Amino acid sequence: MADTATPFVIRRADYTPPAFLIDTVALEFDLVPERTTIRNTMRVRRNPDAARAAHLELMGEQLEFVSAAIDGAPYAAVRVHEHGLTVENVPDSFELTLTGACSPAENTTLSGLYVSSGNFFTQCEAEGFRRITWFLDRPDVMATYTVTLRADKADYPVLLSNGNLLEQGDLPDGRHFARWEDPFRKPSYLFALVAGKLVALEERVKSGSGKEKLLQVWVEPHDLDKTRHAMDSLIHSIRWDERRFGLELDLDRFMIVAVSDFNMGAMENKGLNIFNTKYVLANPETATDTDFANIEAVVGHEYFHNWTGNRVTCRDWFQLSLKEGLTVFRDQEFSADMAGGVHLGDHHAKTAEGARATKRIEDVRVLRQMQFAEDAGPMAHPVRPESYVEINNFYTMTVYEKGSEVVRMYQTLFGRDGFRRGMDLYFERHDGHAVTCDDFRQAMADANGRDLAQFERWYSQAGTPRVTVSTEYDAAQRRYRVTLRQGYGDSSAAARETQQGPLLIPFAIGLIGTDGRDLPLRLEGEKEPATATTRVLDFTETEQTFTFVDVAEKPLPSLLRNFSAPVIVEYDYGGAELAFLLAHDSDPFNRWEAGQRLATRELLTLADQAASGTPLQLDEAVVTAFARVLSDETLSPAFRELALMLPSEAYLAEQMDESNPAAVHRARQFVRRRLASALQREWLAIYERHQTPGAYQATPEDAGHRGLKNLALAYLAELDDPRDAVRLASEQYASANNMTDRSAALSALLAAAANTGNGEAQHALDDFYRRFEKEPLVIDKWFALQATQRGTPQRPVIDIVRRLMTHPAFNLKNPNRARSLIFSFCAVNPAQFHAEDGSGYAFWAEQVIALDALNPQVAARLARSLELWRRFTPALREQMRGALEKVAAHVKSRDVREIVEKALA
Ligand code: B3K
Ligand code: ZN
Repeated sequence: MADTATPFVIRRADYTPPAFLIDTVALEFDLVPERTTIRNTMRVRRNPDAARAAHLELMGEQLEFVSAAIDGAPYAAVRVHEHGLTVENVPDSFELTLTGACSPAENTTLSGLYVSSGNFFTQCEAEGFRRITWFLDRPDVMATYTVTLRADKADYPVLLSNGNLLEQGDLPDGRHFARWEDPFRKPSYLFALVAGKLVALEERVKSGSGKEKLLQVWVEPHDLDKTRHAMDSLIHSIRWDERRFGLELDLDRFMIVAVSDFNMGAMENKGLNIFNTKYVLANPETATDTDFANIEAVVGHEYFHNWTGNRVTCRDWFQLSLKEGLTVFRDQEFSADMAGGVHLGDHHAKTAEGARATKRIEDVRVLRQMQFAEDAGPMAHPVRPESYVEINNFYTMTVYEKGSEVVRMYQTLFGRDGFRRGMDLYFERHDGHAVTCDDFRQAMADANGRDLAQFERWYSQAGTPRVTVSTEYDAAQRRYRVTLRQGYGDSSAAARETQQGPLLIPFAIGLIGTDGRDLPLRLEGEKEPATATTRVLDFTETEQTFTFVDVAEKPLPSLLRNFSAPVIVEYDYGGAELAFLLAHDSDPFNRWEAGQRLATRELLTLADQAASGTPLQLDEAVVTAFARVLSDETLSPAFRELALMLPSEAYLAEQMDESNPAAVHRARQFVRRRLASALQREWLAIYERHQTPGAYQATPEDAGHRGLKNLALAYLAELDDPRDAVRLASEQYASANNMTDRSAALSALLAAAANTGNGEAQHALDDFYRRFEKEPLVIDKWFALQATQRGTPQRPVIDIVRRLMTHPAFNLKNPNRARSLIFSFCAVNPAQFHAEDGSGYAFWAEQVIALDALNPQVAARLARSLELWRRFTPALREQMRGALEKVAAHVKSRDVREIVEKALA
């Protein structure tokens, strides 16, 4: 199949077991950047559980064939083709040796074996192994691997692969070798090698059962001072998985390697995790609080994959959420526990609960902003997709984040202990195997004695469910009836096509009295009121009524507490009711949620006014409600920061009947300015009160203070007269001892400059560049801050971005750099990107086409920023269609074509 032909669709329903199995693999690499040769010796046998095939079909891409042998003798009946190779008429069991070559130095796709900063790295998930050697490159073929690496010793002093180091030594001509063995069977996507000039931070720890483990974080020599946090995160991850799930590290050695050219966040290769430098390197001068938290989360995520993904892996790529949804859930729980101080043995239950809630809010924010949007567009798919053209396009918010919500629902249904029983049974049954989402669900069902057949719909139905709530209070009978209805609204075609019936929705609810306290809950037919004031309703029908009895007064319902299911809740709250919930709900998530509903409603009204040219008018009750939260000292700073953060422009635009980014921007700016001026004194007080003097600490408490303080600074920068903000920000910029404060100050200066055109912003930008010229991750921030700034009619951001594209530090081949400038502009600055003149779309099309030739995976991600085009105002819509058509006419990769063709279909 030529790459320009109609893309080939792979379907879940077509799964068949492999005709052959591979038990052992011995790989020998002669590493040379221009031409690396790979000798691959496999023990192959016919699969007793599959239909008999005469020929062995192996996948291979971009490989040069050298030779083939069976049981040591040259074998001629081999046909090499564009997608692999056929070994004809093979025996039932044999040893196959294939020798081939590839060119890592020319590999800009960053899939397979490639060179970054002069060192060798691999990325095999999902289908990169076939770019290294011919193989049954599918996750249900599991083998044990022995790997020999040979390379020039001066250029590549460090040679790493999965598992344990067996031996190493010198070879003639200044070369050397290392031999590694991974004792665990694994699918090919978990293979990895690294070779180059690297150094490691090392630590030895004892695992739960007392075995000594060697932990290493490998980086380029100048980055060794930024590895401590990653190492600490790894140690915390190991401890946490032992404590929470009884899962121990199974290798003697665990390595993390950082690389600056990487398509995504990190990769869980067995024993040899390879990470984007962004998720490893941190010290106070270079990394923000968010970076510190992200590193902890990603280190945890990849480490947790060792059990959920590696020991038990996916039968096929449609099951991706089996490992990703589950592992995201695990990393979210890990971060929540860490924020709550669990690792310190801290038992301040209230603080811990608050910290967990903050983490939950952040996660739900991402889900609603990104996954709900995905579900409403042409890429909508179930958590377990039914088909794909390019699997790399399905590492999505749905598979990851909605997948995690689906896993979380088991825990909501069965409690932590029940969930743990399900996990234990899952490992007992499936350790060492490649399995399906159904197998996981069955383990949860069997361990908890509940039929979960209906729950499968969470895996097979696309779209975001809507739950419509109506309530009725009968004062005479003291009864409160809550009626829930579920459906999908008028959602996308994918959602309509996949509907099979109602979902099992764990719907958490509380009832609040007029004094702001939770009422006791007793459902009709129950003898005693429940002790807990939150009930998880088993909502399984299209429509269902739950009757609470002994309800002394008309309550206010607190719905879907802690976001107990990934759904949209529709209930007709009054403005005063939302303000009341914001002030009183005992569920911190719903307190935040009430504020978001209040703000969203107001902002959407204002956006409509802005769209129709009516003067904007803000409901002062909204200001009062937020003022109350801001000055409520019983609330943690982190919570207040989240509560005072308005919904994003992208999220708001998505809620409009016709997305109008300019109107949303005007409305949101209007509210920000109103909140800035109405609460000016409070913001200043907050700014002073939440300073964190002394040495920088990346603790959640300090981060919370900094976050709220910097939010205050950002609001002050919105004032018509931002002189205070400019003074404070300039001082903060100059005296900061950490990146959180320095970058927040710079961002405030940029915002104030958009209002008044002060020169401090440019001065600080230049200083920032000079100071951090040698820190690529910080220079990424420098690009991103400029790409996401507000811009003015005189100085549209597209002009700034185009100028930065020619900056000597810009490099399209480096994904982090491309993301920092291009993605930041196209995906994070909607008001500027969606400029009426179409200049943003023209830029987008150019960049997608340019990236497509270098790195299809990164190009396909960028391509997605126009997928919701049909939802926009007619004028924008037509220009977006034009840009999409242009891309469709020019791109070559399967990756980008799948995206743009689905968007245009
Ligand atoms: N499993 C990898 C993602 C691989 C993406 C391939 N396009 C990282 C992770 O989810 O942990
Ligand atoms: Zn993952």
